[in-house]
Amino acid sequence: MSSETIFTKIINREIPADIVYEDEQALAFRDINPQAPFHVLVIPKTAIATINDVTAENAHLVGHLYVVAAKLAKEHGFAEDGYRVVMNCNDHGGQTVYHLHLHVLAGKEMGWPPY
Ligand code: DGP
Repeated sequence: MSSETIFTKIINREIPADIVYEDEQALAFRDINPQAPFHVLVIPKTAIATINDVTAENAHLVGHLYVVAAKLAKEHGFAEDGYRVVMNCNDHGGQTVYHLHLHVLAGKEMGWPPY
């Protein structure tokens, strides 16, 4: 299965996105359909389809996504009040784009459970 999605096009600047962070391994940009005042997606530049495809060899990328998520939350002033980091997987998890991504949501008090 090809792992190329719309997020690969964002990484390659083939389509526009409001990019808030970039380094060698990761990119973060604002979600096109925000569910909170601050809603960014943190993605690895390597295309991994779902968390089911995470292996010992690429697991460091997942850790890095969390480092970036926390850095962005801190920089935007949400560390103290709190925020939510979510990774959806496949249909029942609500995944629609099959390129691994963390949702970082902040700026409002969120409920639980998430449905
Ligand atoms: P998920 O449902 O967990 O796979 O989340 C995918 C998210 O990606 C969803 O919240 C909307 C966002 N999204 C989809 N296409 C685009 C796009 O072209 N640009 C941006 N910025 N976000 C997108």
